[in-house]
Amino acid sequence: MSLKLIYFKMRALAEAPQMLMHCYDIDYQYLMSWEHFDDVWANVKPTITFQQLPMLEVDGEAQICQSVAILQYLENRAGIAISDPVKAAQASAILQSAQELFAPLNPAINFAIGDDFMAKKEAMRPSLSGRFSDLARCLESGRGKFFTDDTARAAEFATYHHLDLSKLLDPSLVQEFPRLMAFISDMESLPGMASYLSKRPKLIDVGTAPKLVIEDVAHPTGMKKT
Ligand SMILES: N[C@@H](CCC(=O)N[C@@H](CS)C(=O)NCC(=O)O)C(=O)O
Repeated sequence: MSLKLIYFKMRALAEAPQMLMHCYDIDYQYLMSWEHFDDVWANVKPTITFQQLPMLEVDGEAQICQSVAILQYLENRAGIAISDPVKAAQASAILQSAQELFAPLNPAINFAIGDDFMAKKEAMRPSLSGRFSDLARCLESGRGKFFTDDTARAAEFATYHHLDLSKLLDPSLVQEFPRLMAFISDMESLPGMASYLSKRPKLIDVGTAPKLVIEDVAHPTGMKKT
């Protein structure tokens, strides 16, 4: 079985799937849209089921779009899906609520610059704090390290990604939530996580001229080949 994860030059919706695959030893290939399709995004977009990426291609045939669906498929592949229907639905609610942090946080970190970045940063503070508080409460109400128990699944990887990204906006945002700080530390202790975090492309010059450093070359973030 082969897995290809197709996305762009940005640190956003392909992070949680990659963390999950690293932590559960699932082999995959990461490809930029232009590498996989050998064409510019404007031509590729109308051919994709929901006209957006990421997309996971399974065995060169099936294509799975939508980051939540990709994560849930990978949970099954990793053998960590929750069998109890109520607990599974509750974990799915947490996953979807974590993914709602995507916008405006991820686009701002990856693309916004100058005054626009500063304005977006200030505007999103209350909504980020509100959702961080909800997620902290979910963790506090459980008995394990993570939302459902002591196993990191889709909801945990998605939550970790957005919390981690928020540090590039303002590290003090998440520091206001001790339960989230403990969660971050537990996630970073998972086997496979430290090596993924140290090897992934660095995101630099956030807020001024964001770039991803891929194989020692700094590329402007975006949907174009550079
Ligand atoms: N709900 C989708 C959102 C996907 C999405 O917003 N993808 C953006 C990149 S992060 C995209 O494909 N942008 C290009 C476009 O819309 O043309 C998911 O969770 O996968």
